[in-house]
Amino acid sequence: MKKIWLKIKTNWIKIYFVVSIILIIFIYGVIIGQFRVFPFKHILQAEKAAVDLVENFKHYTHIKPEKFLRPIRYEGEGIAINKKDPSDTDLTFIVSMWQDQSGMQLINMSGVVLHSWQVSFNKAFPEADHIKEKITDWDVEPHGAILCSNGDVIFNFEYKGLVKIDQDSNIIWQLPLLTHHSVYQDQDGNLWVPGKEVSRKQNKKFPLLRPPIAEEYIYQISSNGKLIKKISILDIIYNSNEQALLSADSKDSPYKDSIDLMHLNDIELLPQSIADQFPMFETGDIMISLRNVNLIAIIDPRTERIKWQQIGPFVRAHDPDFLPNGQISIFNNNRDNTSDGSIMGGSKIIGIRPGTKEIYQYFTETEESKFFTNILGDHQHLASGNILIVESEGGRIIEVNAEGKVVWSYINRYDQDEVYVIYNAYRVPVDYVNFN
Ligand SMILES: [Ca+2]
Repeated sequence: MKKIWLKIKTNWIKIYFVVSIILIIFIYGVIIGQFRVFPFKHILQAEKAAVDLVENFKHYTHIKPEKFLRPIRYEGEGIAINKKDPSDTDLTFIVSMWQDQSGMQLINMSGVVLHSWQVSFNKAFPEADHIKEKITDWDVEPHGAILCSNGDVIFNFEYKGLVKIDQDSNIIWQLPLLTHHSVYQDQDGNLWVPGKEVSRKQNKKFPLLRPPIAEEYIYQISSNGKLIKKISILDIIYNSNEQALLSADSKDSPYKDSIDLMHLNDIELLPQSIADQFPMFETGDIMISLRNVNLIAIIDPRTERIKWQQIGPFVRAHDPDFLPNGQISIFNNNRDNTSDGSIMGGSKIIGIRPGTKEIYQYFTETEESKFFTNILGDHQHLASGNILIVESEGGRIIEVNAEGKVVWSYINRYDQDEVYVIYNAYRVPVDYVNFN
């Protein structure tokens, strides 16, 4: 005891110093947590990254593509239901993952794979200077794709770039911009794709937004992959005097998080062929979907202003389409963050007539035609009146008739417990593609 006391006496300055440092660290820790000062954000990010690493350990070690998988909800594998008339020979173009490789498939009604494409981010962007981090092919998914009549495919690597590949999956061109979600081709062959650009500087035009600011854009891109024009979503909002939208999704301070303000997730132009059905709009008007504020809007490309808009009755929607009957059809996710949509009743396909704002339910929902996906989702109204629905997180595509009967379904199964997420799917006529 005496010895210890002697040691303390002779080293009291050192001990005092160490205790003071510990106390300062402790107090600063309390301040970081309480007032969220530096390095609170970094600690939070590190914690998130650590949780992600633990939860998706197999994904990061390339044992199993966990981030592309969801628990299985439905019986069957491949074509699970086929009550189609054999006269319907249309093909289904699907964007998903097979054998742990992202890509596309073209299948017939019986599920026979007639053609497939494999996509690799690192093959398309070997340098990848446009993104900061080094990523593997399992860190990015293809989202939004169109199939050309010669077998070429144009698609996004989500928030990582637009790519055109040929029928043998060779790269034709790539555009190193942060494109995402959807690809729409207009009558002249130009592409319309959502884009994002992150700025670390304060933007004088938008003083209320704190950097980093992710500006969202409508990109017009030529058929050979060159950016022609971009329209800023923020400009559209300010031009239309709709700044209220910027705080519509906030939890507390409206301008704290400027990184995913609106979440632009679809762009489509009103084609001339059906423009007569939309007397309020003109050929070439641009329809956009802003998921985070539950908004579908029609933009006049000349004034870059909103000419029509509607918020709800859809929640976190995707894929609005102009229909030949003068309605806008919407994939209403009805997101409720459950695994089965049990709180909000599941996802719906609804229609809106812009003039009257009347809402339509497109098919009588039955137990078998219920579907749900919190995120993603895609749909197509078929000439028969049936609807093709992509239940992305269910790993399932269904074709539903007006009575709510599922006449065809496809399940992209991984194993007995899980399915691959399906990003997009649509039908094309059997003679649409001419492969060499
Ligand atoms: Ca659409």
